[in-house]
Amino acid sequence: MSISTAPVVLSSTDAGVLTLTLNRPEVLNGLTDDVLDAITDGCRQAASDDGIRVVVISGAGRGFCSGQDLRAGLESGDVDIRGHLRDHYVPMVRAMRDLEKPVIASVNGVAAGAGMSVALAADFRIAAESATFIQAFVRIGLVPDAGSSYFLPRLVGTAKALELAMLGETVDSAEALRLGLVHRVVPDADLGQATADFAARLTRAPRSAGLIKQLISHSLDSDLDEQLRREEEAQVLASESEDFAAGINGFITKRPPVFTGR
Ligand code: T3D
Repeated sequence: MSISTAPVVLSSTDAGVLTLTLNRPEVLNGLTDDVLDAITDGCRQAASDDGIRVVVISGAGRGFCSGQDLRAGLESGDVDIRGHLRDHYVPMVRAMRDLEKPVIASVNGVAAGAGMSVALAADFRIAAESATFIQAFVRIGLVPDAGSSYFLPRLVGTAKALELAMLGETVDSAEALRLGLVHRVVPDADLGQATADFAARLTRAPRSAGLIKQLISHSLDSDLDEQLRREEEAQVLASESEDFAAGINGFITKRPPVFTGR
Protein backbone atom coordinates (compact mmCIF):
# COMPACT_ATOMS: atom_id res chain seq x y z
CA MET A 1 0.00 0.00 0.00
CA SER A 2 1.35 3.42 -0.86
CA ILE A 3 0.41 6.38 1.25
CA SER A 4 0.53 9.74 -0.50
CA THR A 5 0.43 13.06 1.29
CA ALA A 6 0.27 15.06 -1.94
CA PRO A 7 -3.01 16.97 -2.40
CA VAL A 8 -5.28 15.20 -4.89
CA VAL A 9 -6.00 18.56 -6.47
CA LEU A 10 -3.34 21.27 -6.62
CA SER A 11 -4.70 24.78 -6.36
CA SER A 12 -2.92 27.99 -7.31
CA THR A 13 -4.00 31.53 -8.04
CA ASP A 14 -2.16 33.90 -10.33
CA ALA A 15 -3.31 37.17 -11.91
CA GLY A 16 -6.99 36.45 -11.35
CA VAL A 17 -6.86 32.83 -12.54
CA LEU A 18 -7.53 29.96 -10.15
CA THR A 19 -5.93 26.79 -11.53
CA LEU A 20 -7.08 23.42 -10.23
CA THR A 21 -4.76 20.62 -11.30
CA LEU A 22 -6.08 17.11 -10.75
CA ASN A 23 -3.15 15.38 -9.15
CA ARG A 24 -3.44 11.60 -9.26
CA PRO A 25 -1.27 11.03 -12.34
CA GLU A 26 -0.63 7.36 -11.54
CA VAL A 27 -4.31 6.64 -12.36
CA LEU A 28 -4.65 9.34 -15.04
CA ASN A 29 -6.35 11.53 -12.43
CA GLY A 30 -9.20 9.16 -11.63
CA LEU A 31 -11.94 10.80 -9.61
CA THR A 32 -12.34 10.06 -5.91
CA ASP A 33 -14.70 11.85 -3.56
CA ASP A 34 -11.80 14.03 -2.41
CA VAL A 35 -11.06 15.09 -5.99
CA LEU A 36 -14.71 15.84 -6.77
CA ASP A 37 -15.14 17.81 -3.54
CA ALA A 38 -11.95 19.79 -4.18
CA ILE A 39 -13.24 20.88 -7.62
CA THR A 40 -16.54 21.88 -5.99
CA ASP A 41 -14.72 23.81 -3.25
CA GLY A 42 -12.49 25.53 -5.80
CA CYS A 43 -15.47 26.76 -7.82
CA ARG A 44 -17.23 27.93 -4.66
CA GLN A 45 -14.09 29.76 -3.59
CA ALA A 46 -13.97 31.43 -7.01
CA ALA A 47 -17.60 32.48 -6.61
CA SER A 48 -16.93 34.30 -3.36
CA ASP A 49 -13.55 35.82 -4.24
CA ASP A 50 -13.66 38.99 -6.37
CA GLY A 51 -9.98 38.53 -7.11
CA ILE A 52 -10.64 35.34 -9.06
CA ARG A 53 -12.01 35.98 -12.56
CA VAL A 54 -11.42 32.63 -14.26
CA VAL A 55 -11.06 28.97 -13.22
CA VAL A 56 -8.84 26.55 -15.13
CA ILE A 57 -9.05 22.78 -14.62
CA SER A 58 -6.22 20.60 -15.89
CA GLY A 59 -4.54 17.31 -15.11
CA ALA A 60 -1.08 16.38 -13.85
CA GLY A 61 0.90 13.90 -15.93
CA ARG A 62 -0.23 12.41 -19.22
CA GLY A 63 -3.98 12.28 -18.53
CA PHE A 64 -6.66 14.91 -18.01
CA CYS A 65 -9.05 12.66 -16.07
CA SER A 66 -9.92 8.97 -16.43
CA GLY A 67 -13.33 9.34 -14.78
CA GLN A 68 -14.49 7.65 -11.62
CA ASP A 69 -11.64 5.80 -9.90
CA LEU A 70 -12.76 2.25 -10.55
CA ARG A 71 -10.70 0.95 -7.67
CA ALA A 72 -12.24 3.28 -5.08
CA GLY A 73 -14.84 0.82 -3.86
CA LEU A 74 -17.10 0.35 -6.89
CA GLU A 75 -15.85 -3.19 -7.42
CA SER A 76 -17.31 -4.31 -4.08
CA GLY A 77 -20.80 -3.99 -5.55
CA ASP A 78 -21.88 -2.50 -2.24
CA VAL A 79 -21.93 1.15 -3.23
CA ASP A 80 -24.75 3.66 -2.90
CA ILE A 81 -24.43 5.01 -6.46
CA ARG A 82 -27.42 7.34 -6.09
CA GLY A 83 -26.02 8.88 -2.92
CA HIS A 84 -22.57 9.07 -4.45
CA LEU A 85 -23.82 10.95 -7.48
CA ARG A 86 -25.97 13.27 -5.40
CA ASP A 87 -23.34 13.96 -2.75
CA HIS A 88 -20.27 14.40 -4.94
CA TYR A 89 -20.89 14.54 -8.69
CA VAL A 90 -23.99 16.73 -8.76
CA PRO A 91 -22.52 19.41 -6.44
CA MET A 92 -19.39 19.56 -8.61
CA VAL A 93 -21.32 20.02 -11.87
CA ARG A 94 -23.61 22.58 -10.23
CA ALA A 95 -20.66 24.50 -8.77
CA MET A 96 -19.05 24.70 -12.22
CA ARG A 97 -22.26 25.72 -13.97
CA ASP A 98 -23.61 28.10 -11.29
CA LEU A 99 -20.33 30.00 -11.11
CA GLU A 100 -20.81 33.34 -12.89
CA LYS A 101 -17.23 33.22 -14.09
CA PRO A 102 -15.73 31.24 -16.97
CA VAL A 103 -14.31 27.78 -16.39
CA ILE A 104 -11.71 26.48 -18.85
CA ALA A 105 -10.85 22.80 -19.18
CA SER A 106 -7.25 22.58 -20.33
CA VAL A 107 -7.35 19.03 -21.64
CA ASN A 108 -3.81 17.69 -21.56
CA GLY A 109 -4.56 14.02 -22.27
CA VAL A 110 -7.31 11.45 -22.10
CA ALA A 111 -10.70 12.62 -20.77
CA ALA A 112 -12.73 9.46 -20.13
CA GLY A 113 -16.11 8.79 -18.53
CA ALA A 114 -16.86 11.38 -15.88
CA GLY A 115 -13.49 12.93 -16.77
CA MET A 116 -15.03 13.83 -20.10
CA SER A 117 -18.06 15.12 -18.19
CA VAL A 118 -15.80 17.48 -16.23
CA ALA A 119 -14.44 18.82 -19.52
CA LEU A 120 -17.95 19.19 -20.96
CA ALA A 121 -19.23 21.03 -17.89
CA ALA A 122 -16.57 23.70 -18.41
CA ASP A 123 -17.36 26.74 -20.56
CA PHE A 124 -14.29 26.36 -22.75
CA ARG A 125 -12.18 23.38 -23.74
CA ILE A 126 -8.65 23.88 -24.99
CA ALA A 127 -7.12 20.56 -25.97
CA ALA A 128 -3.59 19.38 -26.54
CA GLU A 129 -3.10 17.56 -29.84
CA SER A 130 -2.65 14.29 -27.95
CA ALA A 131 -5.88 14.72 -25.96
CA THR A 132 -8.62 12.16 -26.47
CA PHE A 133 -12.24 11.97 -25.38
CA ILE A 134 -14.03 8.75 -24.47
CA GLN A 135 -17.58 8.23 -23.28
CA ALA A 136 -16.18 5.26 -21.39
CA PHE A 137 -19.29 4.58 -19.31
CA VAL A 138 -20.74 2.04 -21.76
CA ARG A 139 -17.45 0.14 -21.82
CA ILE A 140 -18.13 -0.93 -18.23
CA GLY A 141 -21.90 -1.20 -18.49
CA LEU A 142 -22.84 2.22 -17.12
CA VAL A 143 -24.65 5.21 -18.57
CA PRO A 144 -23.22 8.72 -19.02
CA ASP A 145 -23.38 10.75 -15.82
CA ALA A 146 -21.97 13.90 -14.26
CA GLY A 147 -23.82 15.86 -16.94
CA SER A 148 -22.48 14.09 -20.03
CA SER A 149 -25.96 13.14 -21.28
CA TYR A 150 -26.97 16.79 -20.93
CA PHE A 151 -23.93 18.57 -22.36
CA LEU A 152 -22.97 16.16 -25.12
CA PRO A 153 -26.17 16.40 -27.26
CA ARG A 154 -26.09 20.18 -26.84
CA LEU A 155 -22.56 20.33 -28.19
CA VAL A 156 -22.63 17.74 -30.98
CA GLY A 157 -26.35 17.02 -31.61
CA THR A 158 -28.36 14.02 -30.50
CA ALA A 159 -27.33 11.66 -33.31
CA LYS A 160 -23.60 12.03 -32.69
CA ALA A 161 -24.08 12.08 -28.90
CA LEU A 162 -25.91 8.77 -29.09
CA GLU A 163 -23.14 7.27 -31.19
CA LEU A 164 -20.36 8.47 -28.91
CA ALA A 165 -22.16 7.37 -25.75
CA MET A 166 -23.35 4.02 -27.08
CA LEU A 167 -20.16 2.95 -28.82
CA GLY A 168 -17.70 4.48 -26.37
CA GLU A 169 -15.12 4.97 -29.11
CA THR A 170 -12.08 7.17 -28.68
CA VAL A 171 -12.35 10.63 -30.25
CA ASP A 172 -9.03 12.27 -31.06
CA SER A 173 -8.44 16.01 -30.78
CA ALA A 174 -8.83 16.73 -34.50
CA GLU A 175 -12.21 15.00 -34.53
CA ALA A 176 -13.18 16.73 -31.29
CA LEU A 177 -12.48 20.09 -32.95
CA ARG A 178 -14.45 19.11 -36.03
CA LEU A 179 -17.41 18.04 -33.89
CA GLY A 180 -17.37 21.26 -31.87
CA LEU A 181 -16.46 19.41 -28.68
CA VAL A 182 -13.45 21.66 -28.11
CA HIS A 183 -12.73 25.30 -28.87
CA ARG A 184 -9.02 25.06 -29.67
CA VAL A 185 -6.44 22.36 -30.34
CA VAL A 186 -2.80 23.28 -29.80
CA PRO A 187 0.49 21.39 -29.89
CA ASP A 188 1.09 19.57 -26.60
CA ALA A 189 4.03 21.80 -25.70
CA ASP A 190 1.91 24.94 -26.15
CA LEU A 191 -1.08 23.93 -24.03
CA GLY A 192 0.02 25.74 -20.86
CA GLN A 193 0.72 29.01 -22.66
CA ALA A 194 -2.38 28.80 -24.86
CA THR A 195 -4.52 28.21 -21.78
CA ALA A 196 -2.82 31.05 -19.90
CA ASP A 197 -3.35 33.44 -22.83
CA PHE A 198 -7.00 32.46 -23.19
CA ALA A 199 -7.57 32.78 -19.44
CA ALA A 200 -5.81 36.16 -19.31
CA ARG A 201 -8.11 37.44 -22.02
CA LEU A 202 -11.13 36.34 -19.99
CA THR A 203 -9.81 38.02 -16.83
CA ARG A 204 -10.25 41.31 -18.71
CA ALA A 205 -13.92 40.62 -19.50
CA PRO A 206 -16.62 42.81 -17.96
CA ARG A 207 -19.19 41.83 -15.33
CA SER A 208 -21.59 40.97 -18.16
CA ALA A 209 -19.45 37.94 -19.13
CA GLY A 210 -20.76 35.97 -16.15
CA LEU A 211 -24.32 36.97 -17.02
CA ILE A 212 -23.73 35.87 -20.61
CA LYS A 213 -22.62 32.46 -19.31
CA GLN A 214 -25.93 32.06 -17.48
CA LEU A 215 -28.00 33.30 -20.44
CA ILE A 216 -26.41 30.91 -22.91
CA SER A 217 -26.56 28.05 -20.39
CA HIS A 218 -30.31 28.41 -20.06
CA SER A 219 -31.00 29.17 -23.70
CA LEU A 220 -31.70 25.67 -25.01
CA ASP A 221 -33.92 24.87 -22.02
CA SER A 222 -36.11 27.97 -22.38
CA ASP A 223 -38.83 29.05 -24.75
CA LEU A 224 -38.55 32.46 -26.40
CA ASP A 225 -40.67 34.30 -23.83
CA GLU A 226 -38.71 32.90 -20.93
CA GLN A 227 -35.42 33.71 -22.59
CA LEU A 228 -36.55 37.27 -23.37
CA ARG A 229 -37.36 37.65 -19.67
CA ARG A 230 -33.95 36.30 -18.73
CA GLU A 231 -32.27 38.74 -21.11
CA GLU A 232 -34.22 41.60 -19.54
CA GLU A 233 -33.13 40.62 -16.02
CA ALA A 234 -29.53 40.14 -17.06
CA GLN A 235 -29.43 43.39 -19.02
CA VAL A 236 -30.72 45.33 -16.02
CA LEU A 237 -27.94 43.85 -13.89
CA ALA A 238 -25.33 44.49 -16.60
CA SER A 239 -26.46 48.07 -17.06
CA GLU A 240 -26.07 48.68 -13.32
CA SER A 241 -22.47 47.41 -13.32
CA GLU A 242 -19.38 49.60 -13.00
CA ASP A 243 -18.09 47.89 -16.14
CA PHE A 244 -21.01 49.19 -18.20
CA ALA A 245 -20.19 52.72 -17.04
CA ALA A 246 -16.55 52.10 -17.97
CA GLY A 247 -17.63 50.71 -21.35
CA ILE A 248 -19.77 53.72 -22.19
CA ASN A 249 -17.08 56.11 -20.99
CA GLY A 250 -14.51 54.25 -23.11
CA PHE A 251 -16.69 54.58 -26.17
CA ILE A 252 -17.21 58.31 -25.67
CA THR A 253 -13.60 59.13 -24.80
CA LYS A 254 -12.27 56.71 -27.46
CA ARG A 255 -10.09 54.97 -24.83
CA PRO A 256 -10.29 51.22 -24.32
CA PRO A 257 -12.20 50.51 -21.10
CA VAL A 258 -10.55 48.69 -18.22
CA PHE A 259 -13.08 46.24 -16.82
CA THR A 260 -12.90 45.06 -13.22
CA GLY A 261 -15.66 42.47 -13.20
CA ARG A 262 -17.84 44.67 -10.98
O1 T3D B 1 -19.28 6.14 -8.70
C1 T3D B 1 -20.26 6.47 -9.35
O2 T3D B 1 -21.08 7.27 -8.91
C2 T3D B 1 -20.37 5.96 -10.76
C3 T3D B 1 -19.82 6.96 -11.67
C4 T3D B 1 -19.12 6.59 -12.76
C5 T3D B 1 -18.56 7.64 -13.65
C6 T3D B 1 -17.48 7.15 -14.56
O3 T3D B 1 -16.59 7.90 -14.80
S1 T3D B 1 -17.58 5.58 -15.20
C7 T3D B 1 -16.16 5.51 -16.28
C8 T3D B 1 -14.88 5.29 -15.50
N1 T3D B 1 -13.72 5.38 -16.33
C9 T3D B 1 -13.35 4.40 -17.19
O4 T3D B 1 -14.02 3.42 -17.37
C10 T3D B 1 -12.02 4.58 -17.88
C11 T3D B 1 -11.04 3.52 -17.38
N2 T3D B 1 -9.73 3.72 -17.96
C12 T3D B 1 -9.44 3.37 -19.22
O5 T3D B 1 -10.27 2.87 -19.97
C13 T3D B 1 -8.04 3.60 -19.70
O6 T3D B 1 -7.21 3.70 -18.57
C14 T3D B 1 -7.92 4.90 -20.51
C15 T3D B 1 -8.58 4.71 -21.88
C16 T3D B 1 -8.52 6.10 -19.80
C17 T3D B 1 -6.41 5.21 -20.74
O7 T3D B 1 -5.78 4.06 -21.28
P1 T3D B 1 -4.17 3.98 -21.30
O8 T3D B 1 -3.82 2.72 -22.02
O9 T3D B 1 -3.61 5.25 -21.82
O10 T3D B 1 -3.72 3.92 -19.76
P2 T3D B 1 -3.86 2.68 -18.78
O11 T3D B 1 -2.62 1.86 -18.81
O12 T3D B 1 -5.14 1.98 -18.97
O13 T3D B 1 -3.96 3.45 -17.36
C18 T3D B 1 -2.79 3.87 -16.64
C19 T3D B 1 -3.00 3.50 -15.20
O14 T3D B 1 -4.16 4.23 -14.72
C20 T3D B 1 -3.34 2.01 -15.01
O15 T3D B 1 -2.82 1.63 -13.77
P3 T3D B 1 -1.63 0.54 -13.69
O16 T3D B 1 -2.09 -0.67 -14.44
O17 T3D B 1 -0.46 1.23 -14.36
O18 T3D B 1 -1.42 0.32 -12.22
C21 T3D B 1 -4.85 2.01 -14.94
O19 T3D B 1 -5.38 0.93 -14.24
C22 T3D B 1 -5.10 3.30 -14.18
N3 T3D B 1 -6.46 3.81 -14.43
C23 T3D B 1 -6.90 4.36 -15.58
N4 T3D B 1 -8.16 4.73 -15.45
C24 T3D B 1 -8.52 4.42 -14.19
C25 T3D B 1 -7.43 3.84 -13.53
N5 T3D B 1 -7.48 3.41 -12.27
C26 T3D B 1 -8.67 3.57 -11.63
N6 T3D B 1 -9.75 4.14 -12.19
C27 T3D B 1 -9.73 4.57 -13.45
N7 T3D B 1 -10.82 5.16 -13.98
